[in-house]
Amino acid sequence: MALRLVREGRHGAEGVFGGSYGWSSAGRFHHAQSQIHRFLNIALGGYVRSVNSYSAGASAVILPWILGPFEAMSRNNVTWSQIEAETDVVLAFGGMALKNSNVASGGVTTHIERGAMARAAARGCRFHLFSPLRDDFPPEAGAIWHPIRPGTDVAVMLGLCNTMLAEGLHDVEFLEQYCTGFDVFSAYLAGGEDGQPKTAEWASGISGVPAQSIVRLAREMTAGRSLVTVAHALQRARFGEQPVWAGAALAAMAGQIGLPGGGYNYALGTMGHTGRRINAVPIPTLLQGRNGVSNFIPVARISDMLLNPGETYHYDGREMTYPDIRLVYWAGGNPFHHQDLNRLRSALARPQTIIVLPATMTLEREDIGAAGTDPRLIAMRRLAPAVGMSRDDYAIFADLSRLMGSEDAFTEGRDAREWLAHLYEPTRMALAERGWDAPDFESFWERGELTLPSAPDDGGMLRAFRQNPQSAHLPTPSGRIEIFSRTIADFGYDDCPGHPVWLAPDEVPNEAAPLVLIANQPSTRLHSQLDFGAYSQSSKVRGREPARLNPQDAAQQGIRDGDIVRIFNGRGACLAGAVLRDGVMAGIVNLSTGAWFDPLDVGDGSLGCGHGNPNILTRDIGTSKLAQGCCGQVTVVEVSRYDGELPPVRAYDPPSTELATVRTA
Ligand SMILES: Nc1nc2c(c(=O)[nH]1)N[C@H]1C(S)=C(S)[C@@H](COP(=O)(O)OP(=O)(O)OC[C@H]3O[C@@H](n4cnc5c(=O)[nH]c(N)nc54)[C@H](O)[C@@H]3O)O[C@H]1N2
Ligand SMILES: Nc1nc2c(c(=O)[nH]1)N[C@H]1C(S)=C(S)[C@@H](COP(=O)(O)OP(=O)(O)OC[C@H]3O[C@@H](n4cnc5c(=O)[nH]c(N)nc54)[C@H](O)[C@@H]3O)O[C@H]1N2
Ligand SMILES: [Mo]
Repeated sequence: MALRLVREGRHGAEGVFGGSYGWSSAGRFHHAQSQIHRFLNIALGGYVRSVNSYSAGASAVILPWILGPFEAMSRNNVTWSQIEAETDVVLAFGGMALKNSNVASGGVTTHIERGAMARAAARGCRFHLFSPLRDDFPPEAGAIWHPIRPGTDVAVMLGLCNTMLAEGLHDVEFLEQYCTGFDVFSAYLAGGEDGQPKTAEWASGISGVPAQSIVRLAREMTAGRSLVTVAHALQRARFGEQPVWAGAALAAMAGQIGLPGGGYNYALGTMGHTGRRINAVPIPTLLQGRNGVSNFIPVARISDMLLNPGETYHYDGREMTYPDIRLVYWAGGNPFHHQDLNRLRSALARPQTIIVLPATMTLEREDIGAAGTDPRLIAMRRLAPAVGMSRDDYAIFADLSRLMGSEDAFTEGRDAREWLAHLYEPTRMALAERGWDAPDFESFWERGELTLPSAPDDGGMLRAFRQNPQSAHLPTPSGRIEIFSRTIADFGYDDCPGHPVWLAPDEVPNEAAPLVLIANQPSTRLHSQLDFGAYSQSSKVRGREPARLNPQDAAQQGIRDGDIVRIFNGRGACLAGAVLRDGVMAGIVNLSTGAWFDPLDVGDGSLGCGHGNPNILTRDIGTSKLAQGCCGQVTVVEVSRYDGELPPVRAYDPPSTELATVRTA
């Protein structure tokens, strides 16, 4: 009804936000994002969409200007087998935690990272971990831990670059042949722009990493095969474009981009998609149809959009206008993963209608599991019946399509099983064309899985560029690696100028909020999924999300292991359970994302969370005018012991299933 009113009303599809974001479903058919987009395109002719991701909001926008597309730089680049065989030194900014690489959208059927790190280390490869948390590498890597203040990696990278320049260690030939703009960057390193040479001592003062370590590392990384990686985490923060760009500039100066096991692989080790070979055949994919609405938002600007219809903002060289959203259709994501939940609450009060329906999950239906970087196609069988009133997203959208008069176009006359067979067909045909085992759908379904061939481990776009800089030039404006970008400089953004720069954080620990909160990905679940399950629950402290603290910081506040703590700042407050660890750098509190939001009235009209969702504390601001990515990774907070009465955690209580009377016209 609401959908029909919107379609026929003044605002039309331009007033519908269908850009709901989220990681639901490993299966490729019941993938909620594909289903909702397909439905809105067919039934309404389109919707206001969201672009990019919470994962890689800044890097997805800057990488194409300076190197190449995000996918090519993160996924089809250096592999774990190359690291095992070739790499002498890995500089991992933000680490390569196994908790992260255990996960991949669409699924991962073999975990290869631990073994590869162990074998590389046994051969003599040295892993250097730059992180506030020691467990961002598994013990098998034997990593050398360089505790670093969050948000200061760019200073260390510039210190490394400056040392190379001062000691003549940089690869002049590589910089001349494959890069553009090194002259501008080297002047900046030497202090030409701001009078401050970016020396190792300077970097040390900012980051807390000793100057000798920086100097030693600059020599080490130019003496053998070296690889620079930058975790997503670093760019999920203000000025997050800078570590992505400075990491690339650092690797360019070492001159090894495009060599086996060397150079720059953005985000290697932060998901199970990286460091692997790409499949040689396409995986099943549901087509989403054509979106007739041109307006969109960078995904993390949802509150800004709802609060500021008609206002303009900058994005990637364009001036954009926020649409006037009347209806939000949300499917397949957890909105409480957005930053600053008090602000989100005001924003969600703006639209006239918000649609969220109870949907089944992966285990309650049949699907095909597949990822472009995993060599197994999986027949996902139904393991349990649907619970309560929940239905498959496909069934929901098929029924809505009938009411909207577009059922045939949406279903194409197929039931769910027939869709699986239909989506399987392009994969089968591609296999058959190459002479590979290509069973028909029924045989595949019976067997339960199918092996897909992988493309060669060829280093992708960067290797090809190194071998043939003219014919295989990069898809950047100059065709080369852009250490200075004329395009970005001409955008004129103060928060993302034309080459990598150190921009001092605009939110720093202070008297009211002396600690830095690291709100990273959880080790016991995928975001918020299965938070009620035994594994996630086993990590909770008296039912609250664990907050890891350094014992020194805890002692100052009289906090003991197992105490309940209150974590707060000017935006909100939450309860959590203290876990004391010396692998957490002093000055840091680590509260991962994904504890189900448990609203708690904190008396002043604002909400708190009794369970430990860090987004009650995080900042809802874009990374820069360039990418407008999400800044959920870090903020500043205070922590105190909580001795008050403990409210029950009610986040898992099922909602009331009483149906409001629905009148259909
Ligand atoms: N503070 C902070 N915030 C962050 C981050 C951070 O590091 N710090 N990380 C960000 C990142 S990188 C990401 S990717 C996001 C993750 O944010 P989300 O992807 O939104 O998080 P999930 O918990 O995976 O949410 C998936 C939701 O889909 C529902 N679901 C599962 N299967 C189905 C289905 O078949 N149909 C439907 N309709 N629903 C289904 C689940 O119940 C769950 O609510 O969080 C971001 N937020
Ligand atoms: N188990 C599990 N694995 C996951 C996910 C999950 O929810 N659970 N989510 C998946 C998704 S959607 C994504 S996008 C990826 C995310 O990949 P990332 O964003 O890279 O993962 P995080 O765990 O948020 O952060 C990695 C580490 O970076 C460190 N770090 C934070 N800030 C800084 C900094 O300023 N400097 C330095 N040097 N280090 C810093 C933190 O110690 C943190 O543990 O993970 C994927 N893997
Ligand atoms: Mo993500």
